[in-house]
Amino acid sequence: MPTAEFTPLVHAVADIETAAPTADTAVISWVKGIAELVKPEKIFWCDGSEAEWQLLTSEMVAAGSLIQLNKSIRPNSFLARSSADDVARVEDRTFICSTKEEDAGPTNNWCAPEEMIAKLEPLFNGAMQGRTLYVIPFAMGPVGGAITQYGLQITDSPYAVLNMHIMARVTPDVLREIEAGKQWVRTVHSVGAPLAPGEADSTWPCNSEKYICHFPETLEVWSFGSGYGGNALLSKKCFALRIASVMGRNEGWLAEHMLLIKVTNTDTNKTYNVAAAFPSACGKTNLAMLHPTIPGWKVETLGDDIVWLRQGEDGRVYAINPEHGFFGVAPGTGEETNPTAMETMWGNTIFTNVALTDDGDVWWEGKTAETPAHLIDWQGKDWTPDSGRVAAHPNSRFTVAAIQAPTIAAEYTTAPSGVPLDAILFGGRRATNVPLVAKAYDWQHGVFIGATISSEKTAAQEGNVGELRRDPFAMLPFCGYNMADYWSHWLEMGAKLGEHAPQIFQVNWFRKDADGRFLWPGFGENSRVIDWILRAVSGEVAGVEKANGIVPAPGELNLDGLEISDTDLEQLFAVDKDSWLAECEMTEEYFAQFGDKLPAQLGAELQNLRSRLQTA
Ligand code: GTP
Ligand code: SPV
Ligand code: MN
Repeated sequence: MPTAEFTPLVHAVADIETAAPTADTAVISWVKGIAELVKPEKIFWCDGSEAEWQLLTSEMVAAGSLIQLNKSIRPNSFLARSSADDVARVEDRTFICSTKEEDAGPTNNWCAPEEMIAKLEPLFNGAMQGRTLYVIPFAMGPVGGAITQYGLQITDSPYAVLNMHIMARVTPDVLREIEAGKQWVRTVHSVGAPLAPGEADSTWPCNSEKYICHFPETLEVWSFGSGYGGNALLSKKCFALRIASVMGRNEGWLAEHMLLIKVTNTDTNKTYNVAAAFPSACGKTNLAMLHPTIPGWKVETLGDDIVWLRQGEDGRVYAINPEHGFFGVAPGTGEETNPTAMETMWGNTIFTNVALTDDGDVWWEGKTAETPAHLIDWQGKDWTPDSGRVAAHPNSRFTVAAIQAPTIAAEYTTAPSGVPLDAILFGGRRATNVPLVAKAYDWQHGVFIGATISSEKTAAQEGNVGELRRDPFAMLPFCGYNMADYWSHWLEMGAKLGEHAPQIFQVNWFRKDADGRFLWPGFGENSRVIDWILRAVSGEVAGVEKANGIVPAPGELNLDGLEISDTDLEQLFAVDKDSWLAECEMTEEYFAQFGDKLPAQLGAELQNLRSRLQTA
């Protein structure tokens, strides 16, 4: 490997004016100011190159903070093990620091900017002592694209740098865009673990005190104490959702927690683009890589987590995936459930908190039908099937470039300004009540469906798994402003789009019977639902009107070759009047917290639902 010839751009803090790879005074004074505060040993300007990857991975392997996997099984791939108290996003430590509290709204933790700055200053003061300060220039979307945005991340975590290489477009071209006057987002990250001279580093430095702070008015993110996922890869949830949602409100577009697929009817060659919002760990990556089990459809991947939407000149909505890679949930991902993901991570992949096999590969629950007899678990301990604990952490993840997906759509690279959107799906993890699929009566009803999503909590956030919570638009932890204002923004978008507005559907793959068994086989079989949705979009099927929306009429859902009993099918679509009315009651209470900000249209939709239930 040509590591030896690569000389990274590294310099002392004092040399920034002469050594920085840009003359942009805003960039230089920003990096300089932060360096003076955090006091690193040196500054390292990242360029996203292969050589930089080689250098940082070999340094981390030498330091014991990455394990190189067996090169003949999984080339250029690595395993990282986090600290046991740093395994997921920390929602109770995540803050929106808008000047006015009402701009953050009741669903966010709010803190006044000056108050938060006063808390952060002492924490960041000297936070990078003994460490390298990396500056990562990154683009969200293809450089030059109509929907693309730019950012810089400062971090003291080489693990974050390597993940950013995969998750965002890291390139010095971003500095050229900034020099040319493009808007950019300033993000700062520290694991919060300064090193005294001669002090040995831990393999996963972090701090028990954590702060993930967003300043939407100045387009800044400050993250302290965690090295994991959305807490540390600031391009992702912090920028592309929390900050971008505010940019979108101000500039008339949308930043959403959605996957994006291109679906082709192989009989007619007609293509459709579909976006879907599901809460964390509720099936976005899986649907993004769907393998249809029924003939007539081809599904290609455009994105698995974040979508930015903008109205195009022709009046339609155009969508891009601003990211460059997937940070996917490992457990449950296997040849049976998601062969595409398995193929995607053939190499060049970072795994975090999965188990290590005796031959130097990775394993997690659900990867193979057979469980290995011996593993090293995610915490580095010996593990056997009778250990009585999981081998991989439930929120263990793989980080891999999107272009490695065999299903990646050509438009991922050929359509830098997005694809026109035909349908939007809202879903969640609901054991009861919510049917397999329903079409919204119209945009306003669709916004009501999105606003009232509830879902059982998963391992993607700290807290109690399984607890039911409201997660409007799957954006509860990611909306950077008042949720009610966000709903108004969606309603305004609908009014602007008029007849061009995509149709909205609700889906639920997770309904269970009384014994806790999934009623629907899910995964590839979800193609049957996509088939009905797209035939509804093209007007081939009409469905039947139910209280909750328009559901497939008998015979419309393609069940060829599927073994499903009539009772299961009936239960999948059952709308129990009493439990729905009880749910309306809870929705009313939920809406009440937004006071005057709640758009009147959503109150009206709640009344419409109640009267449809009463007359059903
Ligand atoms: P984030 O990356 O956290 O935003 O998650 P995600 O929405 O991309 O979820 P992902 O596709 O990774 O799925 C999370 C879990 O749900 C995995 O364990 C999957 O195996 C499981 N899952 C996904 N689709 C289905 C489905 O159709 N049915 C069932 N029963 N489980 C599913
Ligand atoms: C999610 O929790 O929705 C994720 C993982 O996609 S993280 O990047 O940690 O937010
Ligand atoms: Mn996500």
